[in-house]
Amino acid sequence: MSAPAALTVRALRATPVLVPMRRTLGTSAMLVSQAPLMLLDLETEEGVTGRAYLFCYLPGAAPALAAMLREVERIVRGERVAPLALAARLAKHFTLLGLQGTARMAAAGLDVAAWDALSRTAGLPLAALLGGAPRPLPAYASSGLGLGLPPEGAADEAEAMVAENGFRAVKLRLGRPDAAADLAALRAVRRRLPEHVAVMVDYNQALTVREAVARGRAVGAEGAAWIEEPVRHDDLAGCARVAAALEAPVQLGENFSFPGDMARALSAGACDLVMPDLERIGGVSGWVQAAGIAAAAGVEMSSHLFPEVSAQLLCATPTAHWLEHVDWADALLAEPLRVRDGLAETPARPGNGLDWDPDAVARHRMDA
Ligand code: SMN
Ligand code: MG
Repeated sequence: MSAPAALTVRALRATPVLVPMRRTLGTSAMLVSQAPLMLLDLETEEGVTGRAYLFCYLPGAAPALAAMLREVERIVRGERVAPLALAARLAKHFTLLGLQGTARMAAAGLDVAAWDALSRTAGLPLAALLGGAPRPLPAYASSGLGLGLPPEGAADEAEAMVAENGFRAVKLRLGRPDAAADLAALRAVRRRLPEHVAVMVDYNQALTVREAVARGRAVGAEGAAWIEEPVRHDDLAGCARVAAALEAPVQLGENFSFPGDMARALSAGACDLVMPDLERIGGVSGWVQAAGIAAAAGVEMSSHLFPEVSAQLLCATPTAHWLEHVDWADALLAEPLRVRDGLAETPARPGNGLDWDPDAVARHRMDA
């Protein structure tokens, strides 16, 4: 049977799930021990289904996101699966409400699922549909290494992750009230890992500009490979002061809202590196535009969460840097993304890499 020339949206099904994490994630903002995910199935009249998932951050946010996804479904039902046209339709629909929060997440989820449906129809991996080729990507371990751990506990966890998958980089969460305790954790992890394994640090916006300069210099001297979100993400002038004062690169991106935010951060000199998040940058369509901005500026681009789809996208990103690897969706996937020798094995099968394991989904359903 030949592939259909066009696809039409029939339905957008949303399934909320709560997946226990193998390793809890203590950040300076909150402790995350279960991953609240929203699985999306975009059904088309032609029989092709596109898939995506969203990270809800809080289980309590899932019902609001599900309601927003029903609104998105109402608006796009019967429309052609053309991601840019769908994005324009939703941007108009949400103009007065504001394309933020759950509306922004829902629109991104639709976009990711739409691109998946197109990739499957074309018989290509998403990376190839975007002009790239699937390849093994350097990935860093980010599933744990939270604030709750004592220094040697963090070192144990880092060592175990490196031993399991050969990761050549890990990310440690920092931002304790006590700077010395942060430093002790970093030193313990650094001491335990071989020199070729990089250690990034992430403050999740915990510091003032003055603290960030002092603490950033100290962790830089201990070999931190990048310093992520040291201060409030929307204080671009403050971020720029921190970036100018530090030798180690400042990393921003998980809070960029659409590619425009990345462009503004780079113009302000707010960061040295970027790492957009699939559900905040505007899905695959937003990512591709952001990748163009990063390439034009000569800035290395990594990913935030969503390793399966992000791996496909980094394979089509001219300045691709690191894939953030978290294993939270593994339990739900028919074929989880594998990491061997520190490299994520971007699959070459058609689509974006997401196929559910129906029994596992049923077991983890939030409303079951
Ligand atoms: C993060 C991700 C997901 C939940 C909490 C914190 C973190 C990261 O900022 O960069 O991985
Ligand atoms: Mg972060």
